[in-house]
Amino acid sequence: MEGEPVNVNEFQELARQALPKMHYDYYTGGAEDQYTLKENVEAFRRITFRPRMLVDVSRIDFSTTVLGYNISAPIMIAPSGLHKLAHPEGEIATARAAAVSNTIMVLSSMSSCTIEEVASSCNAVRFFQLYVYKSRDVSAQLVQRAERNGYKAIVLTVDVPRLGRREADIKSKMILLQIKNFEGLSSTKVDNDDGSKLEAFAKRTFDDSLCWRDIGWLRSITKLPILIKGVLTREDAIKAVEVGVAGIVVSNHGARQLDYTPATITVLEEVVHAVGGKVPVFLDGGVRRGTDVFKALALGAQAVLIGRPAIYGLAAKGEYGVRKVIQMLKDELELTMALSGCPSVKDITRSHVRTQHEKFHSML
Ligand code: HOC
Repeated sequence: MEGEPVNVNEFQELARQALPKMHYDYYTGGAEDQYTLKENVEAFRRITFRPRMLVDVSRIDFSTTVLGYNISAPIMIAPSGLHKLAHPEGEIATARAAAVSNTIMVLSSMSSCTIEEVASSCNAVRFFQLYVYKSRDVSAQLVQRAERNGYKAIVLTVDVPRLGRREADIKSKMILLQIKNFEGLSSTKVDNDDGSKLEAFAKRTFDDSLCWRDIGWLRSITKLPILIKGVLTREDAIKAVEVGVAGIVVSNHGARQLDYTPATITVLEEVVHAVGGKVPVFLDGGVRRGTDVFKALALGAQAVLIGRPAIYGLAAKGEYGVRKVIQMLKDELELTMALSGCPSVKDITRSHVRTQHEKFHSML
């Protein structure tokens, strides 16, 4: 590629060139046939625009708020594991980029820098992503460390009772390096010599008996608001509101868990309608363009989270790369808003997009 990358896909190509194959495959891979992996991106392409003309778009404001925190754009950084496999500075570089970009980073509990290191490295608003482990004590200690270190919300991932079957990781015998938050708490050593070590670790460690009543337990051990990540149906959205979550992330875990789940953008409206405005709804999965961000907002998301795009930026150019990726998406979003006749995020409505099977009549 000649010159600077001009979009997220070009950053992906730079990441591919920069990383060892095992690490690139870990980040980019999906589960089994990778149907959902492709769909997450393709489904955005099937949504087209209904732009309005002759609107004053001389000033575009895409800032927004998430749980009361003002951020520069409705684009946050999704939790993803092991950033040091992408760049030696790991999550510290990602967090600094989030701070400079004035957005929120969700730190994965599977991070390669600790909760404390990330907290002391920058003043970004940070949320902490949690898996619940067989040892409730380990889970509680992580939550308390996040709370003590100024993280502002817990993002509970609910779609990993077991790890999805990621065939690239099985083939490469993906190694389990760098999970730092567990030091002194629990061993990350796994004995199997076959297949993905991540899978073996998850099987041994993650609590696959976790269920709705356990949200009560989580609420009892923290004052932080709890977002639930991994909801794909109206049934689970309603339950999530009933158990008192502060927000829902529509997510299929970057297509890394159950293959043949629908693309997140195709179920966003179902979840938004079920929730009925009681809590904010966010989306991750497949966001590669500012146009995708606009489409998610039009279908009811308050903001999106980017996972792989941030990793591509990090792998290619460290903190600068993550900042560039966020800036590119912001620039594309700004242009989309201008060309659609939406000077602020509040002006983006359902009637600004057309989904594939929508008939003209249903828009009236
Ligand atoms: C060690 C267990 O969310 C991913 C991450 C981490 C999953 C747990 C790995 O790879 O999808």
